[in-house]
Amino acid sequence: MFKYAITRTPGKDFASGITTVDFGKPNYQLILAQHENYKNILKNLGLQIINLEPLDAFPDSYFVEDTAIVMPELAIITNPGADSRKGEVPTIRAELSKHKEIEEIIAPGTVDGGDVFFADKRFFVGISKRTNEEGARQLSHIVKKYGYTSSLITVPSGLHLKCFVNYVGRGYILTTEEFANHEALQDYKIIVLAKGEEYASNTLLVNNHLIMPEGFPKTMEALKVLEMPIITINNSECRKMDGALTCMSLRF
Ligand code: CIR
Repeated sequence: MFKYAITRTPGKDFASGITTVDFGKPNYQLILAQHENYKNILKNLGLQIINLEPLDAFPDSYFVEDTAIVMPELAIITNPGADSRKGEVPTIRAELSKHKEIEEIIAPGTVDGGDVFFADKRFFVGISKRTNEEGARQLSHIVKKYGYTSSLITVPSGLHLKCFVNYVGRGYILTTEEFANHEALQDYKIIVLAKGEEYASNTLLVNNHLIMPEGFPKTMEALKVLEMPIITINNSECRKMDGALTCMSLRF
């Protein structure tokens, strides 16, 4: 069970972060309200929220997930793949050091937390625009010391692995058709997202509850097989900035 979530309030400059999508102009008051709701949902699931102040000049810094991978045994500080995001790391390192032993991914290795998830003792690492093979190699080496295996999954387009593939608990992976037959996933039960609902792949498992973005009825129906309560959330503004639900917290 998770006890804590690190989050960060979006800064006034959040709309100048990196994005590849065009869903319209992001609204600051609205993202603040949606971020507040996100934190409240986590709080209601029993997590203590450690909310950090906005980080000036780092408009993507509320996507805290990309800066670290937090495991029961330790936290691995990443070296984010986008240059404009590397400066987000020191404040996250300072916070996580209060809770966990720390290891680090170092250059030339790059890793974004959005490319990484683990289920029990297995890690899955996306090789993407942000996470390179050297970063994945360092990560695999670190987690192996704690008894974890790692599988690499190439992400040919899009941002991160977790835009397409996520572990949703009880042996189930939620993924797009593109990854459904990937050999690394074949020990799992696979739920394939319906066409047009790919964004719902980024569904967040927290303390036996599933938190999913609003507006994906087929996915919601399919997830009922897990017999877990499902909470939906409107995260329209973070989506405009290429973000999704897992990105906005580090849970441990
Ligand atoms: C970026 O491009 O880095 C941010 N605008 C979005 C990061 C989303 N993070 C995530 O999926 N873990």
